[in-house]
Amino acid sequence: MTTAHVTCPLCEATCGLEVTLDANQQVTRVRGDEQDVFSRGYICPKGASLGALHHDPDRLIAPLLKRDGEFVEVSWQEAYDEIARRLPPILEQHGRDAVAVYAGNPGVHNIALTLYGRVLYKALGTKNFYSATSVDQLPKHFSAGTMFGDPLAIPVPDLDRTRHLLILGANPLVSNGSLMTAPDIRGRLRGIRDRGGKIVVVDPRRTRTAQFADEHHAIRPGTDALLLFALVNVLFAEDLVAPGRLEEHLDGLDDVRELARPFTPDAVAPHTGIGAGEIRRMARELTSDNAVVYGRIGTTTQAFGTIASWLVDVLNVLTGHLDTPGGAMFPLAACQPTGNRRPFAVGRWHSRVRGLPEVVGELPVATLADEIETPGEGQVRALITVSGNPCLSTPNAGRLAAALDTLDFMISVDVYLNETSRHADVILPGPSPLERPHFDLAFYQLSIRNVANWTPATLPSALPQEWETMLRLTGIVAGQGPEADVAALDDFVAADVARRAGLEVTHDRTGPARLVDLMLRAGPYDVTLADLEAAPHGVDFGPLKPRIPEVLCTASGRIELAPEPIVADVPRLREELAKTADDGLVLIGRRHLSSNNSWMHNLAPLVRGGNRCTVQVHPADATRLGLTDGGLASVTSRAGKLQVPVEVTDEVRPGVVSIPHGWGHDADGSRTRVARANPGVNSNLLTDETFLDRPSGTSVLNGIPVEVAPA
Ligand SMILES: Nc1nc2c(c(=O)[nH]1)N[C@H]1C(S)=C(S)[C@@H](COP(=O)(O)OP(=O)(O)OC[C@H]3O[C@@H](n4cnc5c(=O)[nH]c(N)nc54)[C@H](O)[C@@H]3O)O[C@H]1N2
Ligand SMILES: Nc1nc2c(c(=O)[nH]1)N[C@H]1C(S)=C(S)[C@@H](COP(=O)(O)OP(=O)(O)OC[C@H]3O[C@@H](n4cnc5c(=O)[nH]c(N)nc54)[C@H](O)[C@@H]3O)O[C@H]1N2
Ligand code: SF4
Ligand SMILES: [Mo]
Repeated sequence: MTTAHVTCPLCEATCGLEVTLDANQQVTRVRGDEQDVFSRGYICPKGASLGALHHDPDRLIAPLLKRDGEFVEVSWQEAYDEIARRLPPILEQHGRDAVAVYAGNPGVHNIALTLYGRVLYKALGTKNFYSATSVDQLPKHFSAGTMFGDPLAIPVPDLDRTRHLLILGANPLVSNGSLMTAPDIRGRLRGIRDRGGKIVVVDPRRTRTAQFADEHHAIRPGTDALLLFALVNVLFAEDLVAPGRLEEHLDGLDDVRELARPFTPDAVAPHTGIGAGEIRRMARELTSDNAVVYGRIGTTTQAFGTIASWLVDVLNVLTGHLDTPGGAMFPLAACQPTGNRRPFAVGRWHSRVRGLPEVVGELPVATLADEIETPGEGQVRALITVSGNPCLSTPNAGRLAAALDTLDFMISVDVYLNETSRHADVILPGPSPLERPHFDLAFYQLSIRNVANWTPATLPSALPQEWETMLRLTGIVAGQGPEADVAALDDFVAADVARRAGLEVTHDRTGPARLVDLMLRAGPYDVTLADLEAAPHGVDFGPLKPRIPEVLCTASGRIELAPEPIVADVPRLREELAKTADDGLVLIGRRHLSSNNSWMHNLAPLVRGGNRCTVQVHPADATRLGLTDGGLASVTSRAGKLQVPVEVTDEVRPGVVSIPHGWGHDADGSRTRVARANPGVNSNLLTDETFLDRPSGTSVLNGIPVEVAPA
């Protein structure tokens, strides 16, 4: 028996786990690490399934090559020879933009893909870079970039010290928190209550978090920006604006006052479904000590995602709760991005077909199908997916899936043969989470305490590490062929990181370990990787500290409270106010504790308990529409149509139906046998690729007009 202490790489909570293995290297137990400095023994069902993931017989253990429509296992040499034969001619004949990339969510939980993926994408030099960000948090990068000058400067709720938490569009008791790294959310929310504080949830569904909260407002989907503006309006109208210490760092306060003027509680109430009196009270309560507003995916993947993301931080500023303990604070991670920080810019290029602006170096994935289907110079002819499953996770997935079959060439770097990788010509798998080192480079930037924890690989891997895979692909797109010297490329990458950090490059390590070591040495704490290696339960650098003005990177050096690119979208919101409140049926999503977007449904422990992929319908709507609990409904939107079992429940508000995303595992040719037994339906057949948050191009995944009828 051996015991290893690892940080769970499956979600943003970064829990410390204790993994026990027997003499045959079989995982016999996974439990929470009581000594972890941050998670203190917390674990969820996904973390407990790390062994099941590691031992999943469907997980790929060799590259797959499509020959005559069938996948066959091949050697790495054969896989790279095929790529070297087919990819460079496309680049030569059609240019760099002819090859697109889609980078999915697990890549952000994987240091090899985070640090070396960017090397590949840079070498590729394509404007057609897409990622899960544009079906997720991109509006928050947009608001942080325009307000604070740095799209990564996202303030997080200081959960352990706050006394009043207003949550919009998040269900952290199920998701375990997002843009808020905080293991054991339930314990921390209980802490708010124990301090005599209060939790208020705004969500069209009575989620677990809403049930736990002191107050729940079942808002009409897509109307958060109206509600938030009304809260701002009340603060000004009742003379409650008090930014305190921040006052001297602010630009645009008067503009915000003017912008908020039409959005009175009475004007927004019919749209949001929340009474004007309630809105006034909610606003007043935000002025109490240690109050904070937090918005998540329900506020970003909607028609006014950027405005809503902006107003969340505006409210924290107006109430004096930005950058103060118990409010919304900026973490200071041990590894900081190296190099000169430049003020944020958007629209440096535009998508070819729909003219959508680039934001943080990417284009909206909602337009990837357009770029593949539309002939002309710059047409996408090849695609590399890296840890992404866009055929289940992006809007109008049916159209995208069909478009993928028209590509000249496709590579998937993925651990499964699934709904997306089945379209590829070559699939390159990577090691399991236990076979690679782990460090939460991204999520420590969003952590409610400043912590760091390095996890060495628990087991040796029979597969190449994914940083080597990224460098091999880099070699091919850089014209060095399949035999490029990976070690030399790695030295080159490390030298670049060292140079930007103002350090001498080191030679005692390779791969991500060396880069993390360099970034730690350049970071704000006096630590090296060796120090973290000596602390298997993590190192705690303490609670968050105020960072304004040092964190600001705007051209003015101040907080831009009314940034022009966001203000420009406010007239679109005013038009909503002028319309009569809409009461048609709309679709929202939902997450379950035992899921992880689309890719963990192949693990038996996580799919026990039957089909969770139902359409939830309020009893009043069910009666009106003739739907019965357990019956089958047909759900239709502009983009598509599907049939799904009905669950009648007053968890959802009237006028709203909910289907979870990430299901629909019955595609021909995928190899996920457990998932196939309980496939569910793909809710992104219904979401609409033409329906976007305008400034950021983020897909609207909540608030999709649908018709529902008995099937
Ligand atoms: N309707 C609707 N759609 C949504 C959402 C929603 O709320 N509603 N949520 C959106 C959000 S927030 C996100 S982040 C996206 C997620 O969208 P994606 O990132 O596209 O999808 P995932 O389901 O995370 O798929 C991850 C893929 O990575 C593979 N993978 C897992 N681990 C590894 C690894 O270590 N290495 C490699 N190479 N591959 C690996 C899996 O097999 C899978 O194919 O979905 C979005 N889609
Ligand atoms: N168990 C589990 N955990 C996960 C994931 C998973 O798939 N399963 N995915 C991970 C990923 S990639 C992410 S990004 C995070 C997401 O983390 P969260 O944002 O906490 O995730 P959700 O549970 O989707 O919560 C969004 C909530 O918004 C609500 N909502 C929908 N439309 C609206 C609206 O218009 N207004 C308001 N106010 N609310 C609305 C939904 O009902 C839902 O309860 O979760 C991560 N953690
Ligand atoms: S909450 Fe997230 S990090 Fe913690 S065990 Fe579960 S999946 Fe892993
Ligand atoms: Mo996400």
